[in-house]
Amino acid sequence: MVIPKIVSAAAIATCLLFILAGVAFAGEIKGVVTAQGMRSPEGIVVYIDAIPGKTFTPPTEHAVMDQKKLIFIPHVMAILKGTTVDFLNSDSVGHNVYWPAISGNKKLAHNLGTWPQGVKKAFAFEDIGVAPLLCNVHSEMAAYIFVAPTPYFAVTNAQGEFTIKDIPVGKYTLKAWSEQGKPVEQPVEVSGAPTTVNLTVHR
Ligand SMILES: [Cu+2]
Repeated sequence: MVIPKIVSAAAIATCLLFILAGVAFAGEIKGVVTAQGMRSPEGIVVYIDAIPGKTFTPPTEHAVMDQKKLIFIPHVMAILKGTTVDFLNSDSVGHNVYWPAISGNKKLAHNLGTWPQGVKKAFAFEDIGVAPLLCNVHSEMAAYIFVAPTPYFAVTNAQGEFTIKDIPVGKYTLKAWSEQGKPVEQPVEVSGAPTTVNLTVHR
């Protein structure tokens, strides 16, 4: 079949429009978090707060929290509300996982029990907030799961850097949570171009 030139030109123009629209309707926020009075700017969760009227489908893929050489890995994990976390035990000793509350709400405390090497336990986090993980076998073990209201979050690296990608264009509140520092927030506007936001967290 011969496609008239005018049709193919229109098709190309339509494709270009969709591509341009895609670029225009998603942006990214990147920046550096400075941690004042804290050991390190690593492991700080930077996230876009709840967007009124918007709900997000959690990923089918599970997040993984490991216990290895008596350490939770990673120390700070951020997930979207509803995400299932697989808790592993990579040590030859038994480990327990429990959290005494989520963001201070003791009704959301949960104990997954104690299990040996090679066994994993899964838990779906349906409540927004911070779950401080502990192991009742090893009192020095601690980690945090940050359950975010949107999929637009990142955890800072050792330099305090973060990038949040594929954010729809709009005006939001950008927040930061850290183990040691006070929470901070600031308004942010996401456009088609990358937005740079630098934050300072105080202990
Ligand atoms: Cu343990």
